[in-house]
Amino acid sequence: MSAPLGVAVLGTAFMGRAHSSAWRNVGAVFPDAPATAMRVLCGSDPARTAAAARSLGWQEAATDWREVIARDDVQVVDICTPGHLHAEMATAALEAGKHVLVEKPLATSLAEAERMAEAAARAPGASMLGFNYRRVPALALARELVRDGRIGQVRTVRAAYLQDWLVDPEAPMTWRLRAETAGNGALGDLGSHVVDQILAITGQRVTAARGTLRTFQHERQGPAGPEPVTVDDAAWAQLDLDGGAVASLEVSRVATGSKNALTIEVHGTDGAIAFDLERLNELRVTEGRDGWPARVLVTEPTHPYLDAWWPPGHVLGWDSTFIMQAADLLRGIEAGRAPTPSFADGLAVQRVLDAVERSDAADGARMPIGDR
Ligand code: SOE
Repeated sequence: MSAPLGVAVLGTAFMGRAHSSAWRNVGAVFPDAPATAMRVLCGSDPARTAAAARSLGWQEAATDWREVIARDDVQVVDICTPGHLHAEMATAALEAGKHVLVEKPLATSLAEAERMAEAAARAPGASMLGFNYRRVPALALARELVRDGRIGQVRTVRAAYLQDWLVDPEAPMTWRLRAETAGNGALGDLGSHVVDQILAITGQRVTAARGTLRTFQHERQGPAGPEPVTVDDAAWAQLDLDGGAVASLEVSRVATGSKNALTIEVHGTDGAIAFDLERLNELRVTEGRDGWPARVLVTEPTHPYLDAWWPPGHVLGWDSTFIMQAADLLRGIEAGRAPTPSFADGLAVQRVLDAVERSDAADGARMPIGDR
C-alpha cells in the first residue's frame, strides 16, 4: 500500500474552506482514488489559520507558504489565495516537484498566465486549474451530448454568470475589487468560468472577441477609509468560435436577485441544451427541434460521476463539485495523465479575457485572438 499523498492548501478564505471540505471527503466518496493526508493549511494570520486548520480537519497550520511547499511530506499544493499570488506560488511549487491545483482564474494578467503555462509544461508534477463547474454532472452530460452530436452543429451559445453580492452600496472593499490583486472584476471572477464552459461544451476555440466592461460603484469602504474600485462590476462580450458558432456572454456581481446563476444555453441545428447552476442537478435537453421539455434530473448512476454518490433523485450540492475535482486530480496523478483543465486551458481562457478588456478599451472593436 503506497504512502498517502500529503496535501497542503494555501489560503483560508471561501475557496480555502471549499477545497478543505473536498480534501476531507474525497476518500469517502471516491475510495478508488489515491489516499491523501491533510498535512497543513497555510494562511497569513497565525490565529485565524490555526483556528481554521482545527475546524477544517488539517494536521497542522502554517503561515510561511515557501516552507510548506518545501516539505517532504507535502506532494500536492492546492492554491486558494487571491489571484495576484497564483503565479509565484504555482511556479515555485511546480519547480519544487509538487503536483499543483490552482483556483481560477489562472492569473491576473496574460503575461503571468503564459509564464504559468510554460512552467507547468516543463514541470514533472501534475497541474490542474480549478474550474470546478466542469465537475457538475449536468454540465459533464452536456459536454457528452454536444460531442456525440445530439444537438447537431452548434450555431449559438448564450451564457451568463449573475450574482448580486455587490449590489449593496455598503458592501466593503475586498481584494476582488482591486486590479492589482484580482486583475479584473466580474470578467475574471465569473467570466473565466463562463468562457471555460463555452470552450469545454462546444469543443471550439475563440478566434475573436468584442466586449464592454462597466463599473457602477467607483468607491467602497476599506479598513482605513474609502478606496477606489478599480475593476468591473459587470461585463458583456460577443465571442466568435472557430467552428462557426457565436457566443454571447454576460457577467455581473450587481445583478439584483441572482445569487449564483451560471446559465448556459447551447443552440444546435438539431436541438438545444440549457443549464442553470441554481438548479445544478438538472439539464434541459430538447427532443430534436421541438420545444423545451420539463428537465432531465441528472442523478442516475449512468450519468457522469453519479455512480459514486447516492441513489437517483438524491441531489448533489455546490460543494460536491470540489470533491469530484479533487478526485480527478488524484486519478490523473496516479495514472500519470495530465488532469484537465490544464494551465494551457487556463491560458486559453485568459487570452479571451484579455481580448475583451482590449476591446473595451477600443470602444468595442473586434479583437482577434491568436495562439500566441
Ligand atoms: C465569486 O463570488 C465566486 O466566489 C467565484 O469566485 C467562484 O469561482 C464561484 O464558484 C462562486 O462565486
